[in-house]
Amino acid sequence: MSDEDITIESRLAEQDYFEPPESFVDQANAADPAIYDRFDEFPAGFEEYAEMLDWESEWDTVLDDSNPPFYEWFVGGELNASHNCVDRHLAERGDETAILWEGEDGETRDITYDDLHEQVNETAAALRSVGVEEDDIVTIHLPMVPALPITMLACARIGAPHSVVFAGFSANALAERVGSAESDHIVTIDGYYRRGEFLDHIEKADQAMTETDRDPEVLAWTRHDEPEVDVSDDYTMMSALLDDHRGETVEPVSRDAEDPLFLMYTSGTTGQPKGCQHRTGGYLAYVTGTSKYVEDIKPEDTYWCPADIGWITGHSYIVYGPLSLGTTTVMYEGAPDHPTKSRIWEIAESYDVDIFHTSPTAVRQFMKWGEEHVEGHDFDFRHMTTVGEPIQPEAWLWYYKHIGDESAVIVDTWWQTETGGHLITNLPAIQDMKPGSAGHPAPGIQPAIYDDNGEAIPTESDEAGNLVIERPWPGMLQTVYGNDERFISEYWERFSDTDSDDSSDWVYEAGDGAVQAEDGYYRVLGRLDDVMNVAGHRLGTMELESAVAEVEDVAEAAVAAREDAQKGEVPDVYVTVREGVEESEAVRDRIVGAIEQEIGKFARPNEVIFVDDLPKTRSGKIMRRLLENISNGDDLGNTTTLRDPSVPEEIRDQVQAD
Ligand code: 6R9
Repeated sequence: MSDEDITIESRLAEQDYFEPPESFVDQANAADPAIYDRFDEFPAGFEEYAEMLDWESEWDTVLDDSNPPFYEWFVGGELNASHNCVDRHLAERGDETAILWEGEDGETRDITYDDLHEQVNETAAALRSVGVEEDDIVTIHLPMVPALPITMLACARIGAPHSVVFAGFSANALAERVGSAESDHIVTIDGYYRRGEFLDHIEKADQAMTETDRDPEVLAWTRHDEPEVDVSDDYTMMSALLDDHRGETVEPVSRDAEDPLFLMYTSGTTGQPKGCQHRTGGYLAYVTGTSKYVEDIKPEDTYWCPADIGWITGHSYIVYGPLSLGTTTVMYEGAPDHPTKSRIWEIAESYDVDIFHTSPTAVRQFMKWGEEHVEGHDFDFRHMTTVGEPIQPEAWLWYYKHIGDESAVIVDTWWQTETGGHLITNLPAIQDMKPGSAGHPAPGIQPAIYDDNGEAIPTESDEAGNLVIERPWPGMLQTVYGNDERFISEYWERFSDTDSDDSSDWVYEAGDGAVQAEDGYYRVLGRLDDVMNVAGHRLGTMELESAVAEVEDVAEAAVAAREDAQKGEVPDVYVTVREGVEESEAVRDRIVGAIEQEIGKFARPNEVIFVDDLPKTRSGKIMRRLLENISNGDDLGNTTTLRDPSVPEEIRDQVQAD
């Protein structure tokens, strides 16, 4: 270990803070703490975000809260999201790059704002020509190709809300969402590249068409000039449609601020997927403002979030936020390890990326592959983000050191599909970084932590409870599509006085556990079902996993609660080891020892189970609930949302055989 390592590691052990470099602070979009005072003028503070947009007519009321929880933002205002993400940049930045796309096969496209304008207009004309009208919901089932943001923006231009279904979702999931959204149009593509293979994607639409009782029109893009796989004669080829509309322009439709911009179905680990409905004005204002202040995006930056646009992160922080600010956003089609585990860093280097936005799962993956794949690549991030899960301090540190070269700031952003944009996150020039903690509420956001009886836990008490948001914000979902009752029952009922018309009696339940430390930093523990109670001690699976991750041999770990007659619950630890490490008693002892040392003997795992892989959703979240089912000998239940449904079965067989 070098001296340098010792310094950083010991700072981490003390839960130290990491200061943003002065060079970052000097250029940051938000460096003055007075921003928090401005946004504490509630709700007027949020006008600052709305003022970042072009409006056709100004709003007359910032917030109408007379019918909670059906809040209305920027009431009376009219705008168009495609105008804001494209047209308004043309005069100054028309020949600057909007989207830098790299295909997995090495093909690249540099799409300027002028190009984007042309393609969005032609696509909007094409959609109209097949009968898509304002307020029709268009279901988009596209992978990471330029056609995806282009179709989204074309929908926005004609006022047709889109419902993007992540390309990895099955035909079944697609059919279910088409039905739920009562969609008459599906936009898809013949196929795309993944790990060197051309995947037939249109077969999912084919199968979905046999599963839905609706009769939607299918519009098919092609990855190359000509289709690579069979495309049904019943489908409409986008290439032919676009040829009919070359050079056409479509006036952006004036949308009421409250008109829906899109639906995003959440991953649906239980029950029917929920169609989170997002409004045009409040959503676009919120993602534009947070892209500017949290992501620190400037028009001249090259910004890269290698998430998939099929998730909320991609909607808010690949497409709408970055393009609204007129920056360059990078898109990559394929797998991060194809053809080598250096692919991400090669792209970062070749496009000279300034801002990089990824997930803890990806960081752990990079860590597992080893820093040798990063070394020798000449990129220089000024700013990095994590989102989607709590990040263990060890992974944070690795990211900080090996990706950020100890000179980039990191923001750990807590938010959800439902919240539209970041709700708990530091503003990186204002607060110091604290590994493992999302940090402070975003400007204007009022979180709190409630006990199970709905009593507020004192602030800064280090006591875990239910994370709630006590005041509305512009990025929040409007409702669950077609199901206002479910909107209330899922998010509001538990902690609100639902008979009241007074907005202050309504509280949004996030479904996550959190603690606020004495220093005011929030640490989100994960979904509440991931928090266990071991012999009366509240234990975050994250705390255990973080302890296990300290063991050098460990690549990834997930903790599942096993029911225990004595202690209520005890943790089982599922572990994958790093490449080249033998699964052995010695490793097992180190894991148990680390937990005892980091947390205490009461947290001793019931079992340490070595596995080849952990069950993950397609967006990369570890499905602890499945491991809990395995630990408790229960049925696996629904595994259709998994990236690889065979993983939990293999683990179950292994556990049963042991
Ligand atoms: C944006 C996104 C939301 C759930 C959320 C929470 C977890 C997200 C987090 C985080 C700890 C963070 N989550 N960000 N947990 N720290 N910085 O991921 O949306 O897919 O809807 O997931 O993800 O559990 O409730 P979504």
